[in-house]
Amino acid sequence: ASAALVLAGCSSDGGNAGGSGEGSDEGYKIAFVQGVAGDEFYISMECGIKEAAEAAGATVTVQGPEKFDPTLQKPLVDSVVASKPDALLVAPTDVTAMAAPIQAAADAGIKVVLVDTTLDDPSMAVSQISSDNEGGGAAAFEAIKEAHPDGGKVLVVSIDPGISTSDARAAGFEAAAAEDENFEFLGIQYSHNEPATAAEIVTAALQKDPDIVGIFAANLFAAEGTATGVQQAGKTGDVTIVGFDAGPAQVEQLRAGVVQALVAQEPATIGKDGVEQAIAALEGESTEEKIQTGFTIITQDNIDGEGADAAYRSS
Ligand code: T6T
Repeated sequence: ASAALVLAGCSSDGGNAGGSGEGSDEGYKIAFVQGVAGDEFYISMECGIKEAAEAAGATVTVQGPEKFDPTLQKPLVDSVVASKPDALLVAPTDVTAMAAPIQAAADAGIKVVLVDTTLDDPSMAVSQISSDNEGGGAAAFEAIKEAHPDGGKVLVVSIDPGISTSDARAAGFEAAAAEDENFEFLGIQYSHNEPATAAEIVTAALQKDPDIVGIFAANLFAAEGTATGVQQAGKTGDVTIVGFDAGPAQVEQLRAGVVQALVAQEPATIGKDGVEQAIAALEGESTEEKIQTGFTIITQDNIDGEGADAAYRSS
């Protein structure tokens, strides 16, 4: 049954909403530009987008850069703008570098909805939808504190600076850690969304500070590499790992006791809300400037319980 619990994979195939919609005058054309292709988080979001689009008679195209990198995402946004969709749902890979291409979309009359990540100045967007990333970071610290009530050294492994989501998660974690003097915050290190780099960071950090008690991995790929690094150091279970996101591998690692807690987002809901906001804007209806979606902390204690189940199902 665990197959039903994971992030990726649509519960239904979302109809043929992924089709090009070419030649059809009916229904809105929605373009979704992911933060990175092949990421289970964005695949789940795509499911939510396609389901909502199908319900509204809209068609969806989906593209994502090979890496979580604005220099690769910008040309995709440029080509989407040239294809003149009615709406663009986009997860900007950088808070400033993606501003100009997304502004160009809005200037071309395309309704822009920022999904997951946002920009420093999101004023061109009709709506922004994201998790409570700061709250998720604070909750990650609480999970480490629960396992190590006497405190100790804690580290954050993130993606790159300038990403709204992971920056907010790290900030939420750091602020919560600062409130407990028994914890020493060792800082944030950046893995560039490469699990191998995250593993190297963790290996080096554990060599320098073998008494680290907890590591917060601020997204799926950071968590994957962090788990590898801790395993290779032979410190599984001694170092508490809390990872953002709950992909299939993360769920397995939680069950295996390699990772102690996951912050599960609701990507399908973010996608569904994104489509609804885009369509409201296209219909001339009012939109919500900012929508915050929930998260669930999943541990071995609740992984098979209702809360976790609901979180997975909505993913
Ligand atoms: O954690 C998600 C997403 O929220 C973040 O903005 C980037 O990384 C993920 O896509 C997971 O890989």
